[in-house]
Amino acid sequence: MTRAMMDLYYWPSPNCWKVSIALEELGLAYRISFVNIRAGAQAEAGYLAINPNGRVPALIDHQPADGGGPLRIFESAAILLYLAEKTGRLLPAAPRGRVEALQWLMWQAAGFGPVAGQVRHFRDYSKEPNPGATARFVTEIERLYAVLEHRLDGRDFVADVYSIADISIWPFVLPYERTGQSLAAFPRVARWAGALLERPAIRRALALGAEQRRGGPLHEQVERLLSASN
Ligand SMILES: N[C@@H](CCC(=O)N[C@@H](CS)C(=O)NCC(=O)O)C(=O)O
Repeated sequence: MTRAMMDLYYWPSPNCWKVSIALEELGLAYRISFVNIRAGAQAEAGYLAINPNGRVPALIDHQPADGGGPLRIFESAAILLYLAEKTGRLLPAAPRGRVEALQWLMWQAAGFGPVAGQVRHFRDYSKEPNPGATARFVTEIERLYAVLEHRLDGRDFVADVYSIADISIWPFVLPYERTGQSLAAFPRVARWAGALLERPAIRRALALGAEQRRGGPLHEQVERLLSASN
């Protein structure tokens, strides 16, 4: 049996979808190891040796370009960048196009993703109501949606071409209902998100691990999206 080129440490969730979408788009051979974050597997010593940050995703490349031993990568944006550089795809090579994509990749990693996480924490998970924190993060996610809406005026992709910037942002628009947005207020974001959902690689990535997804917060929404389109 030939060994998969990559091991993806995964649980069906937005940060992991970034990487599974990229792997599917790039047609790279990978094998999934499920890290059950509902059971705390992300904090176990064996996994921390792969991702010292104790979160999913992580990736091991068994065939790195330097010909050395297996290469471990954590942080989803770093993984996206690594895959784009390894393959020469999903990231423009010319400096201007590359900057366009990289700045939006960082915008997601430093702003849109973490703020969406805080909104969900204070709206859905926090045991103590904290209206001040909730209001702050809800205001900020609304602002970030408006920034994305403005950016998508007259363009099909966040950067000049489909890139790891779209791939990093899209899975964080998917749970818009859970962060309290109505996409009716952001029609360009809705159009862009709907168009990307037609990509076979995105559909394949979302379908992975449906059994593990069941019972989780995004299961029904993902199933609805997959059955509504096509
Ligand atoms: N900045 C990290 C964030 C990773 C992250 O928060 N992943 C979530 C799943 S989407 C997770 O591992 N949650 C488990 C936990 O919070 O313990 C990345 O982009 O890889």
